Amino acid sequence: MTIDHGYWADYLLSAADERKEVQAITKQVDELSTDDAYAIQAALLEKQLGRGDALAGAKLGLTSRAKQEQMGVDEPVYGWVPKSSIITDGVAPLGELIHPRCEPELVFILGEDLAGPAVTADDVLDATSTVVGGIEVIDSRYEAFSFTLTDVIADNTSAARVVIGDDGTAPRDTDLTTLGCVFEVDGEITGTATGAALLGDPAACVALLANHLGKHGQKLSAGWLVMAGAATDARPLAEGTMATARYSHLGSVTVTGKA
Ligand code: 0L1
Ligand code: MG
Repeated sequence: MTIDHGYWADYLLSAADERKEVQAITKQVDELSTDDAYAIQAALLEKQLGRGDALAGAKLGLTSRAKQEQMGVDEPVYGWVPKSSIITDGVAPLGELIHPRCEPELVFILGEDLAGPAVTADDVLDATSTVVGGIEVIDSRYEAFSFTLTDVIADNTSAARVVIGDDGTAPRDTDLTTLGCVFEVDGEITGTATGAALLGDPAACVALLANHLGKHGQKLSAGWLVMAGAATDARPLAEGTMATARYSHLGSVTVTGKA
C-alpha cells in the first residue's frame, strides 16, 4: 500500500487545528515504515511553514532508557520546533491544545551549524553557545496518547509548545551529564534526573540528531534551539497546573496551563 504523505499530514494538522484527537495512522494502514513516517512529518512541517510559520529548531524524543523501554524501542525519535510553538509568557494556551502534558528538557542553543553524518558529542559542545533549561509541552494528536513509534514520528514526536529558561551555561562550563533537574508539578516532585539519563550524555543525543539529519542532506543551523529529550515522565497540564523544572546551574523554568 502506498502511503500518501500529504494526506496524513493534513489529517494530523486538522486534528491540531480542530483540537480533536484522532485514530492512530497505523490503525488505518497495513504498514507505516519509519521512512514514510518521517516523510509525513516533513510534509506536516512544509504545510506549517506554508502558513507563515518559521523553523526555530529541532528536537529529540525517547532519549531516556525509561521512555524507550516504555515504548519497546531502542532508538530516539526526531522532530521539528516551529517558531510558533515557543511560549514567551510562561502560559500554555490550553484552548489551543488537545490533552497536553509537560516535561523538562535540556535545550542547546546553537552558535554554529552542525552537519552530519560524523558529528560527535564534542562537536556539539563546540557548536553550542548556551545550554538552557526548558519545559516542553507535548500534545499527541492521537486518541489517549496511544500510538506506535512510527505514528509518533509522523505526528512530529507530539511537539506542541516549549518554554525556554533565561539562565544558561556555556556548554563546557558545566558537566552536562551530572547537571540535575527536579520536576515539580503543583508543589509535588514528580521526577528527578541528571543529564546522564539522556543516553549517557545529552550532547551525544544532539549528535545523533545531527547525524540523522545528515543522512537526509539536512543540518542543525546556527541560532536554532535543540531539545535533547525528557529525562522524567511527562505530566498532564490542566487548567491552573503549574509545572516547574529546577536545574542545577540553569535556574528554574515554569509553565502554567490556562484556557
Ligand atoms: O518529546 C518527547 O519525548 C515525545 C516523544 C514521543 C512520545 C510521547 O509523546 O510521549
Ligand atoms: Mg520532549
